[in-house]
Amino acid sequence: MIDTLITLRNRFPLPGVHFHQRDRLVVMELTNAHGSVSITPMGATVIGYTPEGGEEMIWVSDTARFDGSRPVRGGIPVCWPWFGAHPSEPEQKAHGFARHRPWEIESVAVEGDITRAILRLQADEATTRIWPHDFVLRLAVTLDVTLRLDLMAENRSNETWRLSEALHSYFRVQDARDILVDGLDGLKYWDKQQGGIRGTQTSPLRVRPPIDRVYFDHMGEAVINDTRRRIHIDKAGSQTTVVWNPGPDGARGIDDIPDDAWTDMLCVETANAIDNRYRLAPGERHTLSATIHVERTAGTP
Ligand code: TA6
Repeated sequence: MIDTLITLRNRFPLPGVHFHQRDRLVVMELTNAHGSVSITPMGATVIGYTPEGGEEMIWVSDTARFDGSRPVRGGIPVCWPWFGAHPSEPEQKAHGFARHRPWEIESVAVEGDITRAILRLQADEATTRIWPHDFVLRLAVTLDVTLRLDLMAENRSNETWRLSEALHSYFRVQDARDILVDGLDGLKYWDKQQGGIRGTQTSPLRVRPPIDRVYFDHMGEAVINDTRRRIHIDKAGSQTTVVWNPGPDGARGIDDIPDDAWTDMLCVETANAIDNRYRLAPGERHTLSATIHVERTAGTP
């Protein structure tokens, strides 16, 4: 059952934990000494993160819908149990069903200066019609000196699954036409933008939108070198990093991205996808984690 605003306020009367409504969606805002993070239970989507004394790090489209009719465009949507197109059923929605479903807020806890919320999605009639398996999926959002997201999947069925997934993070950037991403040098990639060709990254990635690349066997950190800050994305339980920006033509084709807004965003996604899909046996669990922090570069206020 999905809680109303009043129920949520009664369940979690905690310092720095607030709920409000934005159009038809509930938004939970967590604030502590380290900053603030906003999450909507619709798709368990983080829709804002501002480190204390810093600027907003997450991009959300000005034309994003908050009416529950579709995932919010921007933020950190959860793609699960498949990333991109369904591997064998092209009529299924891209990026799985988790971002289309309302999740429950399972718990919120404030321990010292750390705040953690856990959201939960489990198999029900609607998910079973799309994907006939018993599962529990949890997203823990931890606001500490960093923002940490842990996507925990549990196989409660009696079959082994082949999964792909992503924390499809949209970062707010100064100018997507002038960005270097560190950490991907030497990796093999699959380039969707260029018709699925494969290649090897032979230098730090200079983003020239449009770009839609899936980098394989990337276990370390990716760093977005924005004009005035470096955004670090550290990960665990993830072998794939996806870099996406639709560019001008792509943005014109997406009705919830304003035509000129592609310059303000860059997706660097923590994933397991394509060649890095993995198996999850009955009773097994897997956690996909992303830890985000900002480093202000010299001379910035
Ligand atoms: O992660 C990159 C990508 O898979 C792109 O191919 C692009 O289509 C993007 O995600 C957005 O997908 P969406 O279904 O949210 O429009």
